[in-house]
Amino acid sequence: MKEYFSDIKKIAFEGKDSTNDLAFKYYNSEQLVAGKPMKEHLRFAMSYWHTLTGEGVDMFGSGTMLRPWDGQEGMSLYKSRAEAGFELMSKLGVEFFCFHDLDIAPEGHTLKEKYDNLDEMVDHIEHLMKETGIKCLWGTSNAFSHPRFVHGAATSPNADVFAFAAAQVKKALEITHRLGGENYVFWGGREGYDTLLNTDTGLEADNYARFLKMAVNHAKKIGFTGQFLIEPKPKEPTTHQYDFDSMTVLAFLRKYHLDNNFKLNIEANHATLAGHSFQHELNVCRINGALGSIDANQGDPLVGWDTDQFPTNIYEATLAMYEVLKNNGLAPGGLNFDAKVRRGSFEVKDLFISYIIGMDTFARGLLVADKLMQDGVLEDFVTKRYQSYHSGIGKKIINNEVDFEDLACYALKHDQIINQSGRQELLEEIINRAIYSV
Ligand code: XLS
Ligand code: CA
Ligand code: CA
Repeated sequence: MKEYFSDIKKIAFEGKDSTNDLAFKYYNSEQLVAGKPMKEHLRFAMSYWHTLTGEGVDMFGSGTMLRPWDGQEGMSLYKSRAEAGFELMSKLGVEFFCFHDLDIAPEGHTLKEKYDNLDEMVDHIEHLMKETGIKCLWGTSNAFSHPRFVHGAATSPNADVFAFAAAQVKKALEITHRLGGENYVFWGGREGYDTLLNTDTGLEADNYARFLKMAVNHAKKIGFTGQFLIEPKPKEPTTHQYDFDSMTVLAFLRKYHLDNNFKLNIEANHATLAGHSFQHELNVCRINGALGSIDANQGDPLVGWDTDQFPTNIYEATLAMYEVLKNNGLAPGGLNFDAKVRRGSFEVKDLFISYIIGMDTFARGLLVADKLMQDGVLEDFVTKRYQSYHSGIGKKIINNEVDFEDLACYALKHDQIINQSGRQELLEEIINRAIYSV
C-alpha cells in the first residue's frame, strides 16, 4: 500500500528520559496498570475530522496545513485521506477512530448521491480496518455544516429539515453499524437558539426527544447494539445549546424517558466553556451511571471559545483518569482526541507530535491516578469527612428514619456545632506529590 508519511516510522515507547520528539515517554500500550494493559484503560481514538479534513482555516484566513493528499479532488481525495489516516493510526498505535458521515465522503448534490458516496467509502474503510485491525469507537452525523441546517436539524422550525436530518442519521447509524462502531454520538450541532424572540423552545425540545427516540428504534430494527451517547456543550455555534452540560442533559433524558438508552460523551473543552472543570462533568456522569466516553482535549483559558487543543495538562489528565478508574473504566467508550493542531503547526510532523503528547499526557495521568487510588489517601479523607452519617443521627437520616420534627428535637439538644477543616491545600499537595513521583 502507498505510504503517505514515509519520513515517520512506527512510534516506539522509549521511557521518560527519552529526548526523541517522535517517541512515547509514558504511553507503553501493554504495560499493566491496575490489572490491565494501558491501552485497555485509554482506548485512544483518532478524530477523523480534525486530523484528516481540518485545513487550518479560521475566520481571518485560509488553510495552512501541508498534507500528502493536497491537490487531490473528489473520491480520490477522500480515499487518500482514509489511507493516510489508517497509516497514522497504525504508526501511533491508536486502535480506534471516530467519524462524521461528512468527514468520510463528499456531500453530493442529492441525498441519493450522498448515500452512494458513503457506501463507496465505507467499502474502502472496511477494507482498511481489516488490514490494520483498527476499530470504530463511534460514528456520528454532521447535521450542522450545510446551510439547510441553519436553524437546527431535529430542532429546526422546518419539518422538511427534520425529515432530512432523520434520513441522514438513519444512514450514519447504518454505516456505523456496518463498521462495527461501539457507540453512536449525538452532539447538539445547531440544536439550540440565538434568540427566544423567534423560538418555540417547548416544541423544539419535544422534537429533539422524538428524533432521539426514532434513532433508538431504528437501532433496534437494524440490530445496532452499540451505546448511544450525547455530548454536552453550552454554546457555539448557537448562543444557547440545548445540551448545555451534563446535568441539563440528564434532566432532559429523564423527562423524556430516554435515560436508559443514552450515556454521555464528555469533552474537556466543553466542560470549561460551561464554567465547570473537566473533572466536574466526568464526576456528574459517573455518580449517575452515565459516563460513556471522553473527547480528550483542552481549551485555552485566555479565550472564550472551543479551541480543541491537544491535551498537555497533566493535572487535568490526572483528575480525569481518577474519575475513569473510579468508574471502572470507559469501555465501550474510549478517549477520542477531539483536538486539532494549531494553525501555525502546519507540518505533518506536528500532527504526530501532538498525538504523542496527548497520549503521553493521559498515560501519565493514568499512572498518577492509579497511584492515588492505591495510596487511598483521597478516598480515606472523603470517607472520614462524612463519618457523621455512619452512626447516630446521621445514620438515621440516611435510613430515612427521621423527619423535620425529629431533627428539630435533636438540634435543640445539639446546637453547639463543631466542624472540621476541609484541608483543600493538603489534598492538592498530595496530588502534586503523586504527579512528581511518576
Ligand atoms: C464540536 C464537537 C463535535 C463532536 C462531534 O464542538 O466537539 O466535534 O464531538 O460532532
Ligand atoms: Ca469541541
Ligand atoms: Ca467533541
